[in-house]
Amino acid sequence: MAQNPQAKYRTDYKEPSHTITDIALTFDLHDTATTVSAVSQVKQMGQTTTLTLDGEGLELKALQVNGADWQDYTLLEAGLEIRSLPAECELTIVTLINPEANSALEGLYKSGGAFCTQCEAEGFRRITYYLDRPDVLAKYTTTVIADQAQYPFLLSNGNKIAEGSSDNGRHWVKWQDPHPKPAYLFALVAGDFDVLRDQYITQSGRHVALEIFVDKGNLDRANHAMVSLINAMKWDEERFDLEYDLDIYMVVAVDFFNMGAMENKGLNVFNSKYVLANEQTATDTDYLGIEAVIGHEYFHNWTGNRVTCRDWFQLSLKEGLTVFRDQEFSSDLGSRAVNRINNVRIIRGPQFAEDASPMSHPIRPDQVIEMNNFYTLTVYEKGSEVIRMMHTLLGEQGFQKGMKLYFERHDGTAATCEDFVGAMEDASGVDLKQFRLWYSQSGTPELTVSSEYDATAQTYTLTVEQVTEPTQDQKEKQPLHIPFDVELYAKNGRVIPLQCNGERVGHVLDVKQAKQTFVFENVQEQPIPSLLREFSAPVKLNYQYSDDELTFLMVHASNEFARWDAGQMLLAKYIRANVERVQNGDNVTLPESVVDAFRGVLLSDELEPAFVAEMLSLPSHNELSGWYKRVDVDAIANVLKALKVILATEMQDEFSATYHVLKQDEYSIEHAAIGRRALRNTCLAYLAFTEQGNTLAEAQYQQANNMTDTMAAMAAANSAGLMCRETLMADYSAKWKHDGLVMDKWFALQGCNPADNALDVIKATMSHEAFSMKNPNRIRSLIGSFLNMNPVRFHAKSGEGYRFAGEILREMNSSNPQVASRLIDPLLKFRRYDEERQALIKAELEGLKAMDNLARDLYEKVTKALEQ
Ligand code: B3K
Ligand code: ZN
Repeated sequence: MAQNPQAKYRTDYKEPSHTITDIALTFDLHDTATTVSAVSQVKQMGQTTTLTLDGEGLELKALQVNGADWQDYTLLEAGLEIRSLPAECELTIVTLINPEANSALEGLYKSGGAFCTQCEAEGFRRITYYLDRPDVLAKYTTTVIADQAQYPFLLSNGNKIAEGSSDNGRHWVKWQDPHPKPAYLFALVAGDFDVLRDQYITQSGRHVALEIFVDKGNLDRANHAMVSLINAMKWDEERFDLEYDLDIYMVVAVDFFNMGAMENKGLNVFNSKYVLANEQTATDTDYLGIEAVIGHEYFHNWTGNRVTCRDWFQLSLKEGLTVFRDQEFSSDLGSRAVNRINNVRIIRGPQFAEDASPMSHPIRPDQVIEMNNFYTLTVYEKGSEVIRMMHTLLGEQGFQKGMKLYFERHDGTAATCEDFVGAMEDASGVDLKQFRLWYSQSGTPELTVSSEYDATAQTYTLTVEQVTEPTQDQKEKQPLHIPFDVELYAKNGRVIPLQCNGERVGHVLDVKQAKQTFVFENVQEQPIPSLLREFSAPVKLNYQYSDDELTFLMVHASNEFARWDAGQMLLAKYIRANVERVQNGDNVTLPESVVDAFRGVLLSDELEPAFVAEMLSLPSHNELSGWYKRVDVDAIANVLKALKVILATEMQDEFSATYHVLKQDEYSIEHAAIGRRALRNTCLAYLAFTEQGNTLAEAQYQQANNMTDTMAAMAAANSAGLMCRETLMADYSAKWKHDGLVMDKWFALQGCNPADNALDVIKATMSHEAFSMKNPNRIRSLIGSFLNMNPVRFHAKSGEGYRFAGEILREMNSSNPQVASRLIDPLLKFRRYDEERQALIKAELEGLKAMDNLARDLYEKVTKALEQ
């Protein structure tokens, strides 16, 4: 590498020297040699007459200013410097690119037979030389020219304004987007598709054409995406009073895509995983994922596109807010409790792990080498929690007033996180001064709470201490403003009203100091506290609950989330204790009273099945690992498995009865039906560890009339290592080997196969006809699940898992660094394992570091991990 990649700093932001008001693009599409002509209207903003454009991997064919060739320029390593420009001019740039050779899937590339683009964050510079930064907003006119037979559909942003054909078999379409936008929202697609069409009439009566483009033959898998889109458009009008602003909304599903989907103005490009579903090919989780991602990209039209980010450090401005919006959408349409539980699992598991890793960063990062590395759980999921805390502090009405003011002030511009908080504050009058620290401080705050009841004074005192441990990026931490939602219960289950200083107070306490005391008056008996209700802040909570208090809360807490959380805390106590027992060579045990508490949940006829399924799910290995400074992979895995066996054995009759009662003959994707399947399949997952397991799994696989049940049977067989596993896997592969997307579920099971020979099988699977190292979905399914979801085999003492990861990463460093950089995450946490494992992982990281063509994506992570 010529020079080590350099970091950019948030505080170095400078306004652009020039802006581009309009751009006319013409793409002459050919697989290996596409000509892009870009005619931009350039306006000088600052003092300099030199314009420096970004560009990567481009061949410059022509450069003109106001129609005449221009010589006063220099090609840079990653750009083009043009000097002595007039204050206003028309700049014409012609570049040549090779979409077929683009395996990084950024810029213009081929996915199967189609051309498509991905420009966020900095992919547009792989198409033409440009001011590739989000605060330069231009109006786009795009002409796409291609072979008519091969590419009958030519799409770009905005509205179609003209089309035609020439006699050499090529045709063209011209698109115009009336909304000025940054380059990262540009999109182009050319291909042959089946199209699902519908329309939406907005609340003000405008007609919007809706079009979903899928590969030929997949039309029967597009319906759920369309229903989700219509639901999203309606929900955004009802809950946020936001209406769509173009005449057409297009979604294109492609098979080769680095992430989930992309919100390009009027032309979303989607990973086919988040579009295609029917009951034979997709699980309930896939259906819910489609609803969430379709919603997410649609909601970006306002939070992201109409108001975009001033610079990439502000990414959470659009992502945190849009995740919050998609979570609310899913919660309003489905079960709020189940959605909250799943979101909290992500924060407590992988997001807390990210905070504790060498990649720790605040939701608004301060320094970045490769922007693609910052599309993280911290920016997205913790970012959404930060928005949610503001929602908690302001209430729905205050929050909506804030949103309104935010759009009044910033519509059509590129804004900052500070602009958002400012609007929330000004609209509501709530002081968010200290709250702003959530944007700049990284790490996970830890709340330690103690309580004291004074029977004579009838007071109950909660003392709350907050500490945020130093993180790799930031040593000094300050106390945060933490909305701390609490409720107190009397023994009979009654909620005790909260009263401080003679006045009724709300249940959300403002924790602002390092140590703070809250005295509640008029408390007539020793209460049971429900703390951090709804997970009102993304923090760790320590409170010495007794088993009795937790089992009480599991039944009596007034909200479902708090009941689930009490169950998780009860499990946590016994998991911790058992990990110690296993480390001391003792057996795993679980008191009868704890088993009974969960039996009570299973037998309850008041609780929704979907919620019961969540109550009965143990925390993941990843979440448990986060509890320890030094992770004992095998002890944790042993305890989790033993607890499953104990619960399965002790509750076998109840699991079995519930399993049979919940059988549904007809398939439906109604939420209630999804919930019943979820609980039934949770029962199966436990029963797999009993002597009925093999028979049940095999029978369910044979009888299943939908993919959820098929996969549940296979997953149960896989995780319990049942005899039928091989037969089921072989049958599935024979049936679906022609369909990569459906095979991904099978690849993922191979990836997290707990059997001793899992890695050999995975290596052999890489030659499966449906597998390809070029397709990110395949890589994530097989290899990603091995690295992330198969702790025991991946962390095998022999080091074979690490060596395998190293090989894959070295290969992908050149082909697709962005996907490689996602895969490497588990290796970055090497210091949490024992010395032998540390040395083995470190050797792989050192090997990567020594590569002379190490991509900046991996460079950033590897150097951070090694420098700790
Ligand atoms: N905004 C895109 C993510 C782009 C990722 C670039 N590496 C999808 C989304 O968050 O909606
Ligand atoms: Zn997003």
